[in-house]
Amino acid sequence: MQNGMKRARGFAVAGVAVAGVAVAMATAAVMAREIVIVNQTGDSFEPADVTIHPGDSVRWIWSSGMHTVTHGDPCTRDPNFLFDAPLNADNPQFEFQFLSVGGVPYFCEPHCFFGMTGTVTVAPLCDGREAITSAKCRERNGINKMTVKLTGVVADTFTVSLSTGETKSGTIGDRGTGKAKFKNLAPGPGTATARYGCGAEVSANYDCP
Ligand SMILES: [Cu+2]
Repeated sequence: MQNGMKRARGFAVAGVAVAGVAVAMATAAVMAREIVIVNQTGDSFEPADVTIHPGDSVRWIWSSGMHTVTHGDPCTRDPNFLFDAPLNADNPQFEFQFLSVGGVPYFCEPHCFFGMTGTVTVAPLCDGREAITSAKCRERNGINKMTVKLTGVVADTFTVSLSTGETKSGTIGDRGTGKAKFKNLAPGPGTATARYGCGAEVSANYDCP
């Protein structure tokens, strides 16, 4: 749970849409069902950026004025928009359930050019298979190279950081694996740390010749 974000646990309601997620996210152990609140405060969304998991919903709550919650970026409705709803005295709440992993930018039609925008990031749920399976540093033709191999939930993102400060980012593929390649590493020991979009963090030590 992040920076004062309000969440309410919902009931796990079986339905066509939810069943669709269960198929797409076959590797996810737990189905998320949380509702994250985003408040309209003046000409802004608070918090503007939220991170949720597939199956979670965002509920926008109106306080004053005439606004919309419109999928698109920047200030143009997405041609395949997921939602475009009024947020005003007649429609003081709008709720949308996010099923797919990814980033969904949105804005308010009347106030987008004044910066009334936001982003919903839908990250996979960690399922316990987040791990570094290999971090072997080898010398080839006088250059130290290392491939960090990892496992995780399909479509999750990751960033691998070395104790030297170098970082590489990637995405877990269909087989539940990913890799980050480094070269020109200095001789000696170090630590590789992988941070996943789902929130997991794992480390492994390596030693370069
Ligand atoms: Cu607005």
